[in-house]
Parts: sequence; C-alpha cells; structure tokens
Amino acid sequence: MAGGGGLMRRSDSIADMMPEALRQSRYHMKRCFQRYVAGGSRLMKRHQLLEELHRSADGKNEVAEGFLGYVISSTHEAVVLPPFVNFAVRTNPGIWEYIKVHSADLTVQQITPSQYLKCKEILYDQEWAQDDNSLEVDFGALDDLSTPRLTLPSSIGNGMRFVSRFMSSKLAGAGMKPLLDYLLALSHRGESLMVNDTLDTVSKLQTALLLAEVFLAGLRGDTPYQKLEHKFQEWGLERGWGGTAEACRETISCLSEVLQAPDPANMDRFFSRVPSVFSIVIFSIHGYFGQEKVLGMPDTGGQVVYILDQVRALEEELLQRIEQQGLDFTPRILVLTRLIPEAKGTKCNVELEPVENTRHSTILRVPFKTEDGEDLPQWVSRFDIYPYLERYAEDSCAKILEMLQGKPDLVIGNYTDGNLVASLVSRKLGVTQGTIAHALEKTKYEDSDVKWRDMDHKYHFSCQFTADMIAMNTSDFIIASTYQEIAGSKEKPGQYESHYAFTMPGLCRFATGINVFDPKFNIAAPGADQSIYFPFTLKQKRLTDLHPQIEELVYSKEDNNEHIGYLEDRSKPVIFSMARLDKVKNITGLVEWYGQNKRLRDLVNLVVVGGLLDPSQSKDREEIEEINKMHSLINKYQLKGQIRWIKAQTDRVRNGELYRCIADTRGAFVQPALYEAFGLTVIEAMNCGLPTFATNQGGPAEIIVNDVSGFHINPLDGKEASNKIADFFQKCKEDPMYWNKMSTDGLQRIYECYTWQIYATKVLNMGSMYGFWRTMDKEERQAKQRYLQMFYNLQFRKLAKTLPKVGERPEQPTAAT
Ligand code: UDP
Ligand code: LCN
Repeated sequence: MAGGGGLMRRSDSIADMMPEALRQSRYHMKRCFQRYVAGGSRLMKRHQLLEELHRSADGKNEVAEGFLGYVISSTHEAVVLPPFVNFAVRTNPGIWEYIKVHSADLTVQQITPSQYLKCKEILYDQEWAQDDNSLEVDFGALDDLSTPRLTLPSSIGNGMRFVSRFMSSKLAGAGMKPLLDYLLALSHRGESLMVNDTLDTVSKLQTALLLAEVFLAGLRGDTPYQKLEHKFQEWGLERGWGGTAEACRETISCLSEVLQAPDPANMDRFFSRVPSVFSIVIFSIHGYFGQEKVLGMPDTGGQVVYILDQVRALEEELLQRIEQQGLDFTPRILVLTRLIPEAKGTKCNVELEPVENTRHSTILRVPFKTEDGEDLPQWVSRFDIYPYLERYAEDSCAKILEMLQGKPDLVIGNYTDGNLVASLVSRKLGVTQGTIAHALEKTKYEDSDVKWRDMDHKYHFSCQFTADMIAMNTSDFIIASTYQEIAGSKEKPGQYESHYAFTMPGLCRFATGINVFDPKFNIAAPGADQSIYFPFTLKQKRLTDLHPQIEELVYSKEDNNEHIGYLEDRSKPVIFSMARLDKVKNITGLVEWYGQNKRLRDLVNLVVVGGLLDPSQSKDREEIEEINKMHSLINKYQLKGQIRWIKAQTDRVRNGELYRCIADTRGAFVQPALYEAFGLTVIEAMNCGLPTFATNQGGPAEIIVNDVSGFHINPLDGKEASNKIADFFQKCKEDPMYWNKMSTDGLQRIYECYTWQIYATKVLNMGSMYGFWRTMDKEERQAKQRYLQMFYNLQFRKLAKTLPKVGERPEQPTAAT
C-alpha cells in the first residue's frame, strides 16, 4: 500500500480483503474479469471498468454495490495484461494501493508502485519495461524514516502545523542546541539579530531571557525599544525582539516557553515573530511578465496577476513585521523574469521596473542568451524554454547578489521554469526555497506521462516533468492555492498527487515522485487586490468617471473591433463572464447553454469578455477555433439583442468597475471552465459582491460553498447548469432579498478565506519555519540533494540539450498558464 506514512492495518488492505469478496461473487467476478482480459492488453479507466462490471452483474445490485464495486469505483485505472489485471486503487485522497488479480483463478497479490508502473510500461515500450537497468528514480527512498509524514488525508496541505509539532518533539528529545545555533546565525547585512555570540549555551540564553522578562515587567508596554537596547545588550540580546517593551515581552515569553518545554503553539508564535526574512526573490520567467498590456498575450494569464499582487501583499507584511520587530531595515522583493528585446509594445524589454503600489519591490529582467552570448531577441514558448534555464540561473544569480548586495533570505519559484531556476539558485546560495505551480501541465493532458513520446515534439514534457520532479523535491515548502491542487477530491487525484508514482516509458520511471503526505505542502490561497475589486455597495469609492466608457462597452448598439452584439432590453440583469478564449475556459460552452435555454434568455442578458473578435488577428490555434465558434453560435441561436461579446480587456481597474456595474444590474458572474486550477476571476467577482456560479471542476469548487456563498455548476451538463442559473434569477424576481443574501455571503467567504493578507502572513511564516527546519534535518537533506544534483546533471541537462533551437519549428502551442 502506498500513500500516508503509516501502513494500513492488514485487515484494511484491499489485497487482503479482496479474495474473500471475490469468492462470494465468484461467478459474476469471473465473468467480469473475462471481459476485462477479452479486450487484450490495454489501459482501462474507471468508467470502462465499471461499465464491464455492470454488464457482468446481470442486474444483481449486490455485486456492483458490494466490496468489489467499491474497489472498482475506487480504481483510478487498470493495466490489463492477460491473464492479469493490475489495479491502481485510490481509496482516499493520497492513498494508493496496487493490486494484481489473475483473471482465471482470481488470486490477488499486492504489488509495489514500481511493479505496477512496469506493467503499464509494457503497453508502451516493452523492451524498456523489461530491462532491469532502465532508469528508475525513487525520491521516497531517500526520505529518512525518522522524518514522519502526515497520515490523514484531511491533514494534507497543513504541513506547517505538522512541522511545528515535529520540531517541538525533536527539540524536546534532542535538546535546544539546534534552536540556539539557528538564533546565533540570525543576522542581516552583517548585524547579529536577537542574540549575540556571548550567549553560546542554552542556559546562558535562558538566564538572559529571565533577566529581560523581569526588567520588562516593570516597564510600560509602549516603552520604545531604544530605551531597552542598552540593557538588552548587557545581557547579550540584540535587536529584533520587538519595537516596544510589550512586543519584546511577548517574543521573549514564546521563546522561554519553547526552551522550557517546546509546544507547537509557542513554536508557531515564535517563528511568526523571528526576524529572518527581509529580502525575497521570486522567479516568474516565461510569458510576457509586465504590468500593462500583457494579459492575454501568449503564456500570460492569471499567474502574472497573482505574482504582482503577491509581491504587494508580501511587501506590506514584511514592513509590518519589521516594524513589530523593532528594526529599521528596508525589505526588498525582486521578481526575476525574462528580458524580451522584441517586446511587442510591452515593457518586457526594460531591465528594471518598479512594482506599482510598492516602495521596495522591483521587476528585474534578465535576458536569455544564445550560444554566441547574444541576447535572445524573441519570445519563447514556455514549452521550449528549457535549454536557456541553466545559464539564466547563473546570470540572474549574479544580478541578484549585485542588486541586493548579498543573498536573499527566501527564493520562491513560479511554474516549472521558475521553480527549476529557484532550485538552482537556492542550492548555490544555500537559501530556503518555496515552490508555486498554479497549474501543473501533466494533469492537463490525459496520459501525458506514458504518451510523452507522442507529445514531446510539441510540448517537451520529457524536460518539463523532469524539471518539476527536481523542483518539487528540492523545495523546502510548496505553496498550493487549494486542497484539490495537492490531493484532488474523493473522485479525482490532485495535480501534485498525480506525480506520486508515474512513468515515462523509455525515459524514466518515478517509483516515488512526490508524496502529498510530505509536510512541505501548504495551502495559501491567493486573494484579489481589494483596492481594485471592492463591493459595488461602496458608493463613495465607485469609479463613476469610468461609467461612460463602461456604458459604451456594454450597451452601445454598434459592432466594432472591440465588441459585437447588443442588449435590447436594458432592464434585465446581466450574466457576465471573462476569461482567455481557450477551449478549457469554455466561454463558448456558456454561450451555447444560454442560446439553448429560452427561460434563461428571457430572464437575463449575457455579456462575455474574452479573446479577439477577428480570427485573422489571432496567432493562437485554439483561440482562432474558439473565435469562429463564438461567431457561429451567435448566428445559430440568433443571440444578437441578448448578447454582448467584448474583446479581452487589459485594464484591471476598469475591469473592477465593470464587475461592479454588472452587480448594479443585479446580475451574476459565471465561470464555466471545463477545468480551472484556481480561478482568480471567481474571487474578483465575489469581492465585488457579484453572486457567482462557477465550475465544479478544480479550484472554484473549493472557493465557493455551493448554495451558501455561490453556486457550483457542472460544465459537462449545460442544461443543468443553465437551469440552475435561471432558477436563481427566477427566485430573485420573487424574492429580491435572495440576491442580496448571495452577494453578502459570497463576500463573507472571501473575507474569511481569500485575502492577500491571509496569504502573506502564511507565506512569511512558511519562510521562517521551514528556514529553521532545513537546519534541523541537514544530513537527510544533504543525501537527497546529492541524489537530485546527480539526476539534474545526468538527466535534465541531457534532455534540455536535445531540444530544438527556437525558430526551428514553425508552429508553437500558445496559451496562458
Ligand atoms: N483577465 C483580464 N482580461 C481578460 C481576461 C482575463 O484582465 O480579458 C484577468 C482576470 O481578471 C484575472 C486573470 O486575467 O485576473 C485571469 O486569471 P484566472 O485565474 O481567472 O485564469 P488564467 O488566465 O490564469 O487561467
Ligand atoms: C493559472 C490558472 O490556470 C488559474 O486557474 C489560476 O487562478 C491562476 O494561474 C493564478 O493562480
């Protein structure tokens, strides 16, 4: 059995329980397994397995509803190699068991992930599968058994909580020396913080803290640190405890408690106060990374919004913490991206650009270099970027050291390219590393691992998945936006989870890729910039100057190159959607549902923002198809008079007011994507007080509590979805207060869970906590880093070198990530 750290009890294992269950329905099961093997060797997905099971059951419910039905409906996929059927069973998020059943005698055997993967490989590359010396990588084998894993699926994504418990018990057992060493090493630009080297034993530190506590007890809480500094220094204590006597007292009390008997609550509190992070480097390399005119360009979507908002939030939090710590340092955040000389009207050819609405954050653009050492002029698709990354890491490392005049305290990567570079830079500088992925490519394309060869000329997944594996494993912590991103749902594996055990036949077998029970996983959901996306009810803040433009955009009657269609009846509420015009965003799906639902058409108008209107202006294959589809749907359902289609809008401030103007019509936002990793537009709309209907596939299913803070819709059932929207508007007609309730309940959900402030607090706590933890498991970490380094050298470098040079291939897949 695979998955959580603890092994299942024998009696819980499917392999143990299955023989008895098979015996009980032997006749039907034999028939079912005969059906499985009759089709010959192949990979079967759950729905196919279930279909055959139902056919074999002769209408006998007890077969399909019994234990075997449970096993098959928990099976993610099965490899049929007659006479055997090998099942990959996922009973719970993150918990996998692999079993092999003989179709004739129904004997059952538990197999390892590696054995299962070898069976799968036989379907794609038999020779490689049967070669004992094929490359198998097992990152799990390097995890020291003394480093515990989470065991409960419900705890996945709560790594920090677990780490503080683990650190507490480790310190309680092995003594406080590691904590003292960590404190002694705390410094900023050569200045020791909190303690100086006179406090070189734990008991000396405890004595100093005791003296300080007694001294502070006699002072007013608001006494400034300057008045204490002299005394503190006499005891060996340096700056960083707090800006006032009260703040110092609280920090000292947390540490004293930890030194006396470590407990997770004080540990958390202490590490949220420790002055350990002042400068951060974030790598977001691909796309057109900029602050204007970039959204909607190839490879450029919500991630850019995320990173820029993240920077603002982190800077604010850093400033607050520095003040609370009683320090006067200037925080620095650098966003490292690519300098693109052919910038297409954006600022992507400018080396340095201050991040708007920040004081200390800068975009630093470093060019890719050609083999001759020239700056590579053109944009490069994120799928083709790999040959440039190693050099990019070296060049940017030098630039970072120059700009910061020293090392950063934390390096965060975004997406595969950013994460790989973050791994290289953090290794080189010995700095804590965080990883963000938004949307992992492997789960976007079905069977992209086993079928990597078919797709490699276009997508280079050989490089990408290898890089992902390296980055996930080197990283000290991983920031996910939702639980589902890590471990999916009961029905569907998560994006990270799908990297647990997988194989790329002919290239590499990952017997353990990444384990979602690793406490490095943490959920920190993004927010939306609340200075832009605020409730429509805040009348005094509303951007009324923009109303004439928005009025034109939504309600004017003419077709032009910015909008087509018009709204005949202005009294109706508007349902609104905004996204890139990709297939997966399913804007055309929404238009079709609307076209087919007369009741909905009678109740509301439809406004969509996305893509270009003229297919000849687009260079993106998928977008061109969607543009054509939009036009044909508008004609087919005669939507003119009820629909307005506006081309992609890049002015965020005006978009914020647009959401609010839609709320003024007592309308709703609809996010109909076939799959959405997180869904920033969902929280933007909710922040503006717009009731929201969003896909149940991916992040939005977690953002919205169905029927409470909004509604889930099934993008695969348009009829049901459009009826659900129509029901809502019908109900609002009868009871206008219902609309208000959904609007405010959506907002409440946002304030409780989805703000950048909550995010920034969590991420800085991670930086601090994992920064200490990496010092505690040095030996284990070193062994793993060596292994990863070798893998990088022998595998990744080789793959990156084989990539065709940019410009050799005529067609490039483009999309935002
Ligand atoms: N966006 C925009 N104009 C458009 C379409 C989208 O400004 O025409 C913005 C949208 O407001 C959001 C981001 O782009 O901030 C899209 O993020 P999301 O997470 O919804 O999807 P992604 O594009 O990242 O897949
Ligand atoms: C990428 C995506 O596809 C979206 O679902 C996210 O909201 C966005 O990145 C920001 O994380």
